[in-house]
Amino acid sequence: MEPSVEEEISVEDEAVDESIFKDCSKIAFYRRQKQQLFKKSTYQALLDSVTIGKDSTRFRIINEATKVPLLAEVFGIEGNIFRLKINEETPLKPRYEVPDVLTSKPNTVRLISCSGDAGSLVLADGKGDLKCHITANPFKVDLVSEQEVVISINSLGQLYFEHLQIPPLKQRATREKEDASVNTSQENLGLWEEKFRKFVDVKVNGPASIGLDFSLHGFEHLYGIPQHAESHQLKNTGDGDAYRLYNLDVYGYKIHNKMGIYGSIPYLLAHKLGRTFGIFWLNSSETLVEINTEPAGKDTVTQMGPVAAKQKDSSRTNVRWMSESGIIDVFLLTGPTPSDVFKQYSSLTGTQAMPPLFSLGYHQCRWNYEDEQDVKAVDAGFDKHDIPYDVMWLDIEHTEGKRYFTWDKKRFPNPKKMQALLQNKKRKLVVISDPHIKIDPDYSVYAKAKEQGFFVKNHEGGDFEGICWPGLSSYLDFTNPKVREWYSGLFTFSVYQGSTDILYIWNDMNEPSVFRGPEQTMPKNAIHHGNWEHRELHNIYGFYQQKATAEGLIQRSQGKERPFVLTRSFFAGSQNYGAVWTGDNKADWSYLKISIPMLLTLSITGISFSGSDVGGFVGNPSPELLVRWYQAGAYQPFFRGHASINTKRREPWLFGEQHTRLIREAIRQRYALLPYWYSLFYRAHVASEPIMRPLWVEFPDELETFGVEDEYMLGSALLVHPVTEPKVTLVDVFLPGSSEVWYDSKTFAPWEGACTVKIPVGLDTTPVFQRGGSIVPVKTTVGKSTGWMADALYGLRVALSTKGSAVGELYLDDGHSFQYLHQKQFLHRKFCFCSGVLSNSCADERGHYPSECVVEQIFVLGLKQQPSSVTTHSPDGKDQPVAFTYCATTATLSLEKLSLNIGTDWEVHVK
Ligand code: NBV
Repeated sequence: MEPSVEEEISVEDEAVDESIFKDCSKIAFYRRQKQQLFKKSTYQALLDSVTIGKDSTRFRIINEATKVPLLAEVFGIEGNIFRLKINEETPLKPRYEVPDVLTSKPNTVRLISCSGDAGSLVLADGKGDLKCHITANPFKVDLVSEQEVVISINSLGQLYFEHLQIPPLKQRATREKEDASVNTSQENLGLWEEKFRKFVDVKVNGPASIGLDFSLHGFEHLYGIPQHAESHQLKNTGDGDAYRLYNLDVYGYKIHNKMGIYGSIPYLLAHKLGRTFGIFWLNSSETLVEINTEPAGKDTVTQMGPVAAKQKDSSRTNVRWMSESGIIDVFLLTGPTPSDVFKQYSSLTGTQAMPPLFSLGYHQCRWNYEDEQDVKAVDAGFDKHDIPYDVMWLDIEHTEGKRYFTWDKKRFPNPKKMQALLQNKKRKLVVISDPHIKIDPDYSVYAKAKEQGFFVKNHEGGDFEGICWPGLSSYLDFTNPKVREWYSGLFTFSVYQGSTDILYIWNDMNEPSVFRGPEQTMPKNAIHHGNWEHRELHNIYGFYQQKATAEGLIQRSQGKERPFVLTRSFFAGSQNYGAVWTGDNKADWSYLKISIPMLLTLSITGISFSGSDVGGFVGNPSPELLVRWYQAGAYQPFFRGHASINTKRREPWLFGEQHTRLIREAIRQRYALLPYWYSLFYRAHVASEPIMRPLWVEFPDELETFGVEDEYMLGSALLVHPVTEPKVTLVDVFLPGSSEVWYDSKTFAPWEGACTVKIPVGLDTTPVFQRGGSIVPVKTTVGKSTGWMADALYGLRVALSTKGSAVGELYLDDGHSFQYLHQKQFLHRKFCFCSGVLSNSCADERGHYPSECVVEQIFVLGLKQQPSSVTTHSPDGKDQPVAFTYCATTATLSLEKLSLNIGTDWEVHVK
């Protein structure tokens, strides 16, 4: 008997059944590329075929043995980006090129062929110092900056391109007669067919994989290519090992593992002293990445045509990308600084969407809140225990038999009333909407999608059917723009019965997860819009669902309101559509610890709005672990408590008064910092600055920071070192920067930079340090939710640098609409402390927003001497003395009961 859907994933079971998933040895295109099966010989660029066009320079590459011509195209793109595309010159049929990820057609710059002998071609963009040297035989590309090779492409000769072929019908027929259990060498290569467990992947297009190597000269530190439950710094991959990018639903995934989990961003960053570099491999099929650092050897001089370039730093890291299909389309982001690389990447794929303010508050989730009474009681619990929270979440059980867009009539008979209750408390609701649609002709979503042919098809042409929560289901083909448009329309209030404007959306299971499917996902030969096989676009399926959902939420408000959509699966560019979380983690200290590198990796690859389930999804956290997780989560961008269906209830007040107090305090710290968070999101949105930053990003010239992943910067002002181990009383905190001073945000005690300090921690302490030279805006009182805090008073934490100065900023707007964009309804203020004067001035003259809010409290940390007077100065010339207190032991000046409007210019003079 087949197991029931509920039994399908045993939620009791904490261990991953690894045998469901492939390791590299089970991936045929990996085996073929490792054997260089189709390689036969080297590739040669035919430089007499070069054509230099307005947008790109093209030339032919030929495999000496097969003589199949490839077409290479080199583009210079504005902002110091190079793009290299390699495709078959005349493929049997078009190969898949990933659409919809680049936010617009990149602006090209004309490349000039500056020199080169018969065996080489040198292209320069005319402006920068970067040159692209193409060597003909064997084919190789070097990017050179100031006579130094930064990166070489195909210098290891791993360019690999399986050209499309006519199926060898005869051979196949013979092969099919053979005993299926015999593992012939043909089967082993998985050319036209690939077996895994009981699954057979029949490949109508045959082998189509591609690969290429990149050598990063002088680089030993690489980061990126999420999503893996791994360290922030990428590790060398050994034999038979690679980072896998293949979106999979891995319940309770193993940590320190390179297997693919829910999302994929085929983009990595390399960093060394003096340069950061990015490689963005735009391909949505299954992808493997090998990393191999070769230690320093001798300096070598490379002769490239007329130019001799030195590979000065002689250590290097080789990166080999391999994808199952598609074309080679790679962007080289040449930096040179980390922030240049962030800007270059977002100029291609977009920046983090500006979130509604409520979504930066605390989210309360559980699989499941049982019914309306349960929701009401939990909501009241927060008020009773004086804990702020913004959003209540409903998981799959809120629906009628897992039919999304419906409500279980028994449990949720009056969803609008329930939402009105939350709305009265200035709170929101998030409900789940998965991509699988129950096969039920009486379910209108199913019936309409069926009628219009909106489901993914199986390879025989019928609708693909797979098992998921609702039982037998079909899967919406979100790659089809018409399907997305229709799906977006389902969020209209009149269509989505029982929904109101406080309801937002959570997309889960969108890898897509298919129970009993190969590796618990969709067979690769399922067919999508445009007749593309699922294998071509597997990694981008979830991206499209979130896109359609976000657009639906915008549309239902006639374009007025910002959406909030959380997605489990993602791809490059998902930052445009909302937030991401790290899926089904476990209530275990090791998962709390790894949440930091996992989020840092997402953050530097464009996804700033991310978080991990607080408490751990699988299993029951001890009260101590739960408290520590709340403390860590309060300093991570997406802050949601969540728990699986079979876990014990864990609302913050269920663990005794002491733990309730500690959790309350952690959440309140989050709310106090909201002005800073919101300003950071604005910077991420407009200036591509990641919110959670690995230390190397803020201190790119300090080697000691390159491998740090147990602490990070929040913006440029706060260093956070969450406690991730049990029973800890002392924590070693590394404070970078030899000329820096850091202030303990709790005691205000100053610490010198460039040393590791031992910080005593009680269960009530989260080590957070403010960097000297920064000003952090805070709220001095915390309300029931962000909505209650719009008018709450501000405070400024001014932390003086060793030179006695500091700067900071504040962004504010209505927190929910697009008026900041269309009507410039916002305030962007700049704070500066210099020579004893703290000033508040306008940072962006374009913005206007009426705000009655005032700064009532200012702390100046690191003020060496007690002032004799403090006065405020406003533009209308009114000067007023201010009462102050000064603490000599901590060198802190405190100004209280001020009333300085946040949106007007003023100064505070400290003499
Ligand atoms: O919808 C139920 C869960 C959800 O709570 C969780 O957050 C997701 O990651 N969902 C997975 C499906 C079931 C997992 C066993």
